[in-house]
Formats: sequence, C-alpha cells, structure tokens
Amino acid sequence: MNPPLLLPILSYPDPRLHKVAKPVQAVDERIHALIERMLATMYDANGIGLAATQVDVHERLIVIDVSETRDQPMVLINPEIEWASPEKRKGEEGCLSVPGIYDGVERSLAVRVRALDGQGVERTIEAEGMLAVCIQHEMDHLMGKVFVEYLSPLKRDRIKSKLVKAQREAQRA
Ligand code: K1U
Ligand code: ZN
Repeated sequence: MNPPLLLPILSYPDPRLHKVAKPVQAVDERIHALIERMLATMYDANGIGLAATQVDVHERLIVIDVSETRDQPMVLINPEIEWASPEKRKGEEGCLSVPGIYDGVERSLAVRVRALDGQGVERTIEAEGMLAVCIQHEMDHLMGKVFVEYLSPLKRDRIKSKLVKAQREAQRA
C-alpha cells in the first residue's frame, strides 16, 4: 500500500527543528517520492516553501513555489549560497512550523544559489524578492534555525509559550 501523501509538519518548539541536515547522497526513487510528498504538503498548507527538516527528514532538500498560480514548483537539493547581496531589507515572514506568527526578519535582497534540481542536475539560481527571502528562510531550516531565532528573546519566549499552550489544548480536544 502507498503511504499517505501528506506529511506531518513539526511545530516550534519541537527540538527536531534544530537538527542540522546532511547532504542528500543520491537523487533516487526515495528522494523523488519525498519531493512529491513535500510538494503536496506545502500546497495543502498554503505555504510558499518547505524544508525537509520540517517534516522530520534531516537531509538537504527544499521545495518552493512563490508563483501566484501555484504551478511553478522548484526543488533545491544540497543548496549552497554562492553569493548574497550586502544590501538587506526587513520583511514580514511566516512559517508553517510556527503557525499564526508573522514578524520582520532582515535578509539579503538577492542571492545566487547552486543546487541540484529534482532530476539531480546542477543548477545556479539567481533570486531576488520573495524567492530570495524564501530560499534564505528554507536554508536556515536545513541548518536547524527557525525564523523566530532572529527575534528578541522576549518575543521568542512569548511565541514559545503561546504555541506550547495551543499544542496542549489541541491534544486535550
Ligand atoms: O518554511 C516554511 O514554513 C514556509 C514559509 C515560507 C516563507 C514565508 C514567508 C517568508 C519567508 C518564507 C511559508 O510559506 S509561511 C506561509 C505563507 O504562505 C506566507 C506567509 C507570509 C508571507 C508570505 C507567505
Ligand atoms: Zn519555515
């Protein structure tokens, strides 16, 4: 029997969100199946990106779709930032692992990233705008970093308490 397509997304402050992902060793059938499930999970959750870390797989794999039409999926395997612009801007971010929380994070305006695509072919991606922000956000996930770690300790603690409380209440319901 096939496994269900949608994967459960870890919620902050789950300690598994802080694991550092290892490189994907081979772009094989297992990775193709994972990509399919991550894309389905991202679209189902109305996200614009998803890192493997968020579905408890600690390998360097990201899926992204910043298109309005939601039909332009991107797959980045073993991504590495080759260049990040020194110009930065603070913009509002959200995260499927930190539901209901949005706050400002400063990021490089543009990045150049080298990665394998879903077929294992090496690509260089020049990104700006939302795509650049999303790539940086997802690559942080692969390093075990969640966007709330850019916020003040006070804000982060408040977010943590709010989410822990919500998770306890959801378990009781
Ligand atoms: O990593 C994730 O959990 C996905 C995350 C990606 C992201 C959103 C915004 C800025 C940077 C990275 C989301 O898709 S959150 C949900 C969402 O669709 C969204 C939230 C705020 C702005 C734009 C989109
Ligand atoms: Zn996120």
